[in-house]
Amino acid sequence: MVSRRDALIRSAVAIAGGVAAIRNLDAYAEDVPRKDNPKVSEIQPDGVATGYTPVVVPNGTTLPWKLVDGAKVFHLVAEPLKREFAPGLVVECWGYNGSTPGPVIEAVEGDHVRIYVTNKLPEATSLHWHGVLLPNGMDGVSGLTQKQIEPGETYLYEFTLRQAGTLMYHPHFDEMLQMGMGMMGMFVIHARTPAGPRVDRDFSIMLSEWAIKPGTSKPDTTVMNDFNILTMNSKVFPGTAPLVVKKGERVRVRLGNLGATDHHPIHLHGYQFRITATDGGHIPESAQWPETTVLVPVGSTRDIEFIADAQGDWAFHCHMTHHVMNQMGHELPNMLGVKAAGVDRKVQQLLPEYMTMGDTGMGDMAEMGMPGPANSIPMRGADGPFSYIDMGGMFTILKVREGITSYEDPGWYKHPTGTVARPAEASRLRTDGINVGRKT
Ligand SMILES: [Cu+2]
Repeated sequence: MVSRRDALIRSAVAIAGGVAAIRNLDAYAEDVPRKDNPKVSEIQPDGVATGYTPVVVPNGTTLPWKLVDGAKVFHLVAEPLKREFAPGLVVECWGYNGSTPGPVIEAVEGDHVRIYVTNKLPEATSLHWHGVLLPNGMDGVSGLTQKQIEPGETYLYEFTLRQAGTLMYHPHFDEMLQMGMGMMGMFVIHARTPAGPRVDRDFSIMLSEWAIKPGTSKPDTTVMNDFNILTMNSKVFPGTAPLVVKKGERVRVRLGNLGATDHHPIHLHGYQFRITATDGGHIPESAQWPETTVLVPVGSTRDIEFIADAQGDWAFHCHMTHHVMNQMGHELPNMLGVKAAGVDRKVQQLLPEYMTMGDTGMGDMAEMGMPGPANSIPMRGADGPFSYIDMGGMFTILKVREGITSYEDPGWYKHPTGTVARPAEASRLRTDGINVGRKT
């Protein structure tokens, strides 16, 4: 049940949004938080009440907030945690409020925010608001604009949001280690007056890279290039939740990249989309151009938008081929085309289970379920509706369906008859004059 008081506050927020909403609240004297008698209101983002479409965070959450004395109050706790990237791989990370990436901070242009940051790490930290326009002393660069937040301390960041956009947060203390351990999050500020049509689905995905050697559970934050786990919201496929959309809906996907060195060209199958914003703000419609792949550089965000008019299970993934592989994708000898049977027979006299890997390509290795070290996911993919999907890593699926009533995973797409690629029939080959030559 929504109380009358909550309903009043919600309608006030719906009418105006942001700071203006706080002024409107003054009309309801008994409900107004006052300095001498501070009241706390638990109001969460709500698409109907607030006039914007709340972000959807696959495999994640948004950060709860309270309305206190006219400010939105948030609390982030920096702490160690464990995250299951996919069944079989549990990683000892650092993050916020039990999660990496941290919960998405969601607010509205014009909001006054107070963000408390408690440090429960074994070392100092700080928190920088990437792309947010704010007073210099709130910028979170330890040493330069503030003292570091020592273990056990809680710092307060306070500023008014003067922009809309897809922004981020991360430490500016021991960056290589802390970000390599997973300390990062998205900061979404909805526009008070949207620049384009309102979207129906608004997804937020943080792209990250990790170095986790097979058989270990802690990221190695000293590497420069050897990242072997590439994640979306700190999950690898099949751990990544699908993006479920009703046919015809307008979709936005907000992508952020706080990895160490790699840029990610994120590719969507079956669609043309437009790149509508960066962390520098909305791109005027006249400057947008159609794409099928959006490059998300390190330290940047990109928003893409499209109308989901084509049903199906559409792959949505990084186009760097190593980024849809996991763990064992690196440091292997190139065995493609090597006739290994003779070598295998000899080695098997000493090691009965030995088998050369990759001599006919690597796609089958995941499917064979080759045993790996504990806590590892060699080249993991997952069973698909036709056969094994041998991509893992930075891979998820856009599922567009007609007639669904919820955003639960609808299962695999059922293709209309005659619309699936199939082995070519001999009669068809003859009719079309295709000569495939002798059998190999
Ligand atoms: Cu990538």
